[in-house]
Amino acid sequence: MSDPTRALSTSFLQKLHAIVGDAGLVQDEQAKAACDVDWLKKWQGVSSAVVRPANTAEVAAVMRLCHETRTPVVTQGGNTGMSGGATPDDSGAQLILSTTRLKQIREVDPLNNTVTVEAGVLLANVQSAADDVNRYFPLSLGSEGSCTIGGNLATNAGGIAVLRYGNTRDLVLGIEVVLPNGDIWNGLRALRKDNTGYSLRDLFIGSEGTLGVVTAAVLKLFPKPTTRLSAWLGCDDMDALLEVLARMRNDCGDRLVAFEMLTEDALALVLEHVTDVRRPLAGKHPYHALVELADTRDAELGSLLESVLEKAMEDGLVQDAAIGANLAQRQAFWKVREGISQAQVRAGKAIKHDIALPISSLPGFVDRAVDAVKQVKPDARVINFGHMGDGNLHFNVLVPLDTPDAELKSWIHALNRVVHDLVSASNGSISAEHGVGQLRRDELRHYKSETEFGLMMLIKQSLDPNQIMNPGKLI
Ligand code: FAD
Ligand code: 2HG
Ligand code: ZN
Repeated sequence: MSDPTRALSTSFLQKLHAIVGDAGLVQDEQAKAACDVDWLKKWQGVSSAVVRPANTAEVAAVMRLCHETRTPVVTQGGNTGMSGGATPDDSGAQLILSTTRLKQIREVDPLNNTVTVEAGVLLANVQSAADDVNRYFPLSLGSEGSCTIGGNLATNAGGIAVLRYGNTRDLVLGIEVVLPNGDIWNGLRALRKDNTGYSLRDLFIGSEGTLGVVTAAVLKLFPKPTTRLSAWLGCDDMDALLEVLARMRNDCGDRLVAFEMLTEDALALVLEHVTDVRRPLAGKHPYHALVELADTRDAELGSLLESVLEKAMEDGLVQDAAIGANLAQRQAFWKVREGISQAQVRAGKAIKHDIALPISSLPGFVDRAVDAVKQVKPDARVINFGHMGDGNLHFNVLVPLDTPDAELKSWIHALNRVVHDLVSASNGSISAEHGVGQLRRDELRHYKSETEFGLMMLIKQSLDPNQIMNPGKLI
């Protein structure tokens, strides 16, 4: 609970106020409440205050003050993270630094195919800014209307188009960061080639607010696809899906943008808990895939997709398929896919496993992992879905909402361990795209080698020797 002895002093608050003014300081309990809890309502913290600097210079001044006073800082963007990284602890001592007022689009350069944006710009607004100049920014997540580009960089977010365009890291050319002592590093280089030493940019991408505050970034833009097609496939098993994926990659090349998988259980959950969705195919299938093709020319995407699917059906790999040719049909498919997170929140308590494996290992892993989960919790409901095209599954386990926390505690550790041991045995990752935050902090230590973890500690200690950046997260 909040410890008043650790609350911010009046003089600190006065100094903070002098930097950011009335609009930049939130102390009112009600206004602060939304920032003290995460999107999943899984982590509840108590911050000392929320500070909302309006520009990089204000962020730097705030950080200088926090450095001098050793005040712990939790940077928060859209607060949509899934690992509790943006939620303060419950000491009442941590200051939330919200980036929501850093929302300038500083420059759009269509000839260099770049856009320079501040950290608090919503992902959807970056996409629109690109669209306005007939370009495309491909990062795409279910939370794109609420998450910020700073949060995307800090978590190295993945999403649905990684298969074609890569993770956030692959979409960033330069960044601007305020360091824990308040210094500003301006690394806003809009270059595709730059071999002038260590890639500091990459150190901050994925660092989840533990090394500094990202204040701006130069992002890559791409040619805008003019034609898009989606298809919903029903299959009997993961092996069949894997073969379809391999064929589509070969036959469609870079036109294959997304290959998302969901099980019948995941689909049923959405149909039960989300409004205005309907079953995309007439019948039930153990496995479903939502695939998307796109091209910058009005190429014959339709005939390409039809021929791949016809052959896959002839060969018994796909049992049924529907092509979403117009926008409404495509949106209906994606609404089902993007509804899974919300459906889980409504249906129960989800124990999430955001994992990555070599794509070829996925079917074997799923069989073993389902068995292992049932050994620990025979009545558990496995909600398995994810970005199969890049090897990232959300292998979640759902239990009823009224499951007491004490009961959960008695087996959750064993459950995570069996799943993550199997991931580790395939040389996989226990956090593919959501980051480590507070959710996976202990497990990170367990699964990283001493050498790798030691290197990470060295970096943390040299950049943040006073441990004020997001303490209790990641490392
Ligand atoms: P926050 O939640 O505010 O913060 C996340 C972390 O980044 C915290 O550790 C925070 O301290 C740090 N941080 C935030 N801003 C900065 C900054 N400027 N400088 C330094 N550190 C910072 N994620 C995926 O990868 N793929 C998905 O497909 C996906 N789908 C989602 C769907 C839904 C419905 C929801 C709710 C979430 C989804 N997410 C997904 C998770 C989430 O949206 C991403 O992790 C996103 O990148 C977080 O951005 P944010 O602005 O909300 O960050
Ligand atoms: C997605 O792919 C997100 O929809 C959220 O990464 C996953 O809810 C989840 O576990
Ligand atoms: Zn995901």
